[in-house]
Amino acid sequence: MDRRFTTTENGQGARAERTRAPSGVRKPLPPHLFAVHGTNAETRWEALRGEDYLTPDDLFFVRNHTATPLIDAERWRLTLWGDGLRGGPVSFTYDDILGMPAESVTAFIECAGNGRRLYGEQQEQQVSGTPWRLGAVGVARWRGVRLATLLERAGMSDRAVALMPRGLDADYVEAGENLGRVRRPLPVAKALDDVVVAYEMNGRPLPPDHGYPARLVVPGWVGIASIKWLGDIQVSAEPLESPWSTRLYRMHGPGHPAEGGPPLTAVGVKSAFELPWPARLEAGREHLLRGRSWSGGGRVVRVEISDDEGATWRPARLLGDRHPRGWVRWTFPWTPRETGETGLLARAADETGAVQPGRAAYNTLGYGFDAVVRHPVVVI
Ligand SMILES: Nc1nc2c(c(=O)[nH]1)N[C@H]1C(S)=C(S)[C@@H](COP(=O)(O)O)O[C@H]1N2
Ligand SMILES: [Mo]
Repeated sequence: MDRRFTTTENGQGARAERTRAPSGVRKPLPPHLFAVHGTNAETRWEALRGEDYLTPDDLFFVRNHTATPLIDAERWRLTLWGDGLRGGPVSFTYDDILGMPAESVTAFIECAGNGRRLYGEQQEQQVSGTPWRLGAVGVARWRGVRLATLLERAGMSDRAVALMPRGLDADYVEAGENLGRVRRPLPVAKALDDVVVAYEMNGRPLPPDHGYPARLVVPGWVGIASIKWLGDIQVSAEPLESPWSTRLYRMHGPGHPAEGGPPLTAVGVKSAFELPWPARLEAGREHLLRGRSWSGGGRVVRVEISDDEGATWRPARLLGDRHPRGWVRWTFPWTPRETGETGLLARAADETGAVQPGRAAYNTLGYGFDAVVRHPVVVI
């Protein structure tokens, strides 16, 4: 199905021209698939119902600090430079990179602020930032070259400790202050472990909104690590910092150090139902509930559902693929008896034993909402 031409709630085809202008996103953002927040677009979970394991490109959330740039791959270069190299700067063309040994990884990208809105809705706590519900996550099969391969070919020395990948999108200006281009330090150990410079998403060249011609994919880590429209990578013999590591993407507030907690890395354990918010379900008949759970810590091994506000839990059935840095899909047959408002809870555990808590740790910027979510349901 070509979703772009599906008729929308207001009865008009969701054409790109209608939805592109305010957000800086290139792909169509029809309202039945996305909730738009400024320059960002959140996937509606009910739109994933019936989809396979991977999030299709046209449903994948977009988080843009500014706007999607259109980059000419022919003229594009990826340059590695800095005192962590044995020699001078080294630039790679698109064809150079396509010609190197390729590697695929199935991994989620999730914004650190995914679930932020639930600090308010569920914990009565005020936080600032993009008011995502749970749709700032998607899983794709990324293909590209290992960052380790590029670092080796660029002549990284033993003295290198930190990298600074930087995007080619416009400078980010926050409250009148220019923070420069989007960039965030990446430890060399993670870079050498499993990071990919991806040029394909789900078997096709990266779409412009997701980083064409190449982006980083940093499996398991907060989305900000996965720099899109990659232009250069500083390789440094000294530790590096940027506003995305010192101010943003750290836990601030009561219970955290004055300068904030350490820069965020792996995301916690999360779950979501493939249902509208709120869901409307008929009483007296069985519904096959569907959902997905994921964790930056490793494979999800158990998912339980509660329909009595957490008093009792029953196991969901886990389906098929379980990539360690992806998610697992699950089902749960549910027959509501009484009409009225209620809630459904899903709670996952990963292979390290980490389980979703009852409450997420408050922080002023609303990162890391990993608590069990109460999905509102109206039984009719
Ligand atoms: N250059 C650049 N890279 C970026 C961003 C950006 O605005 N510019 N946003 C980051 C954030 S905060 C997230 S969550 C992910 C989102 O990736 P997606 O838009 O492909 O879903 O990209 C990251 N990489
Ligand atoms: Mo993000």
